[in-house]
Amino acid sequence: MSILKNFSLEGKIAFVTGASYGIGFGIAKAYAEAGATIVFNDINEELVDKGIKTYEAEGIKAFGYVCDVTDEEKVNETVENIEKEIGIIDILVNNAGIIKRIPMLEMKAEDFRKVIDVDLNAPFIVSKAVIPGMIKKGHGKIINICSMMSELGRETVSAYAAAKGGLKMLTKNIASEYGKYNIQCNGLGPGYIATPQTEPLRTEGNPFNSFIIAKTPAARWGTPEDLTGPAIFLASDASDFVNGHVLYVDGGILAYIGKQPE
Ligand code: NAP
Ligand code: GCO
Repeated sequence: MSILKNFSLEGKIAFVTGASYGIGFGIAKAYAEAGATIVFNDINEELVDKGIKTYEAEGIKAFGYVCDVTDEEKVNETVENIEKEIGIIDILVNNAGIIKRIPMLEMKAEDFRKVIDVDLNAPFIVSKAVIPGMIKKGHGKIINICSMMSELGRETVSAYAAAKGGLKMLTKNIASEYGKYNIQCNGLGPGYIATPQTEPLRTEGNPFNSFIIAKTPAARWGTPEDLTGPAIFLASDASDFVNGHVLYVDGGILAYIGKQPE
């Protein structure tokens, strides 16, 4: 029993960005089950209220804040309010993210910047706001949601791959700079997961759908629930000497060279 206590999140405050639905919601729900108080954000009041109701339907009292993670001033104000109203954050999950699937030669620099802004600059901005509280508290866990595109490229996702590759290195750098304060910063790298973000890829008859299933040794798309055990591990005392690591939860994609031709 005592070893299982290392995996408990009892008494911890977890801030999961962009967690009204999808992977963020799945992780936050599991954190609540493991004992944590859940804080999340979304970009407007209506979406936050909707998110709160979704948590309520699962029997979870979550605290929602209106905040665009790319707006540094708003992020600083939100983290200050969370610390005042709920307490110092123990666990930060930089989950909010977007993708734009556009061939590089057709992509406007403005679109490229937008993806970098949400997927890379925002984890920097939010971590920067949260780390001082963690230093004061004497511990902290930061989990950056990376991707297969932290390691691999493919057609149309140049901005996303650049951002997620950068996020892997931001993870290692935060670990390097703040490990001495008992802060662990790790990445969680999902494979291809069934969420609204990947919905356009999973439509009936879309060859990308069967391509992903063939490329995944587990032979299926992942679900947000597949990520919850690893996400709890990285947020809990059980991972206190794991720092700067990216834990890929991909059904084996990165291990696999691909199916040999028939
Ligand atoms: P999703 O279903 O599209 O959800 C993304 C969330 O991010 C939404 O709640 C969205 O809020 C929020 N968000 C976007 N921009 C924001 C901003 N500027 N400020 C605040 N919140 C913002 O995506 P997902 O599939 O759950 O992905 C979650 C994370 O995992 C992302 O970082 C994604 O890149 C990563 N990931 C996904 C997969 C996959 O296969 N699905 C695999 C690897 C990594 P709104 O309500 O405003 O839309
Ligand atoms: C794509 C996908 C992704 C995944 C994910 C893989 O178009 O290739 O949307 O990049 O969502 O990040 O790990």
